[in-house]
Amino acid sequence: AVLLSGKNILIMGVANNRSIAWGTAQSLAAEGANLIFTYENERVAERVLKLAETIPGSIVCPCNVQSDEELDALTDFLKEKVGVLHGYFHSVAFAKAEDLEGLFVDTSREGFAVAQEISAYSLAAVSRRVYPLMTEGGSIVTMTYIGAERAIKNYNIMGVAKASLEASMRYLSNDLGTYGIRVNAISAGPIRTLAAYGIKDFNTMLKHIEETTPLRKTVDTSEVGDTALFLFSHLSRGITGEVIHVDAGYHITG
Ligand code: 0WD
Repeated sequence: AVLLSGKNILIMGVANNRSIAWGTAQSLAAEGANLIFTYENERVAERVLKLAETIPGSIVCPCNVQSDEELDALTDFLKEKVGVLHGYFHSVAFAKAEDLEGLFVDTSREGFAVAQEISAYSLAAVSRRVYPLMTEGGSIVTMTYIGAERAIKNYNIMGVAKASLEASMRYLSNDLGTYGIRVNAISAGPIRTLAAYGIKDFNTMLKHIEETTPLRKTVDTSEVGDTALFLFSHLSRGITGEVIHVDAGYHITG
């Protein structure tokens, strides 16, 4: 049997082929899911459309999570194209570069707000629109990082946004459980993606992890993708409100 055959899953956050959302798309497509991709803006449109072409049957819709109009347009698109949704993968985050170095104490009002809006509020903003489409039950999965739990050098405002994201995940799981919808987060170890370029001293961090994690390695997007596959499948039907660390064990030693 194929784990996700006949399941319609929305994937938000593909920027290029290194994106965690793209690795996850591979895992989900291999198990028969029908995928709906969104892309942020024209800057990434062509890349995302090209990538989507490699997964037969997948469809694509623009959506900047900062725009209520675009969120509503995405909802209409989903209603028209698939009707029923079974999964939503949230893999979107943003903070200003100047807020990802130096001291957290220097975070500006505007930098704080934009990081919260794009990285945390977007999970609720999309969930409130798509849960009515999850009429056969569903699974929502978001991406977080250990910087939500601990003060990690340079991660600063993004750590605060991830803490907010994780709390949002728990409140959403409590809200939506009555509809048979589960909401969970994957806390990934650092992976070299576009988003990671914004974080100072990233290479030093990767090297430290290779030397000190229980598995003595960093993780890749396929490992995150396979955990997302589990969370979207019936195999995880008893799990909601959880943060699963896919970090080669870093969180117990770090
Ligand atoms: O080490 C890592 N790479 C980790 C990433 C470790 C643990 C967690 N994560 C998280 C990130 O914080 C994020 O939530 O995983 C998620 C995916 O990140 P990624 O795959 O590492 O990064 P990337 O390929 O850049 O995808 C994130 C995308 C954006 O890319 P860019 O770099 O162009 O900002 O989020 C999207 C965008 O495509 N995005 C938006 N989408 C819609 N509306 C918006 C927006 N306003 N802003 C950013």
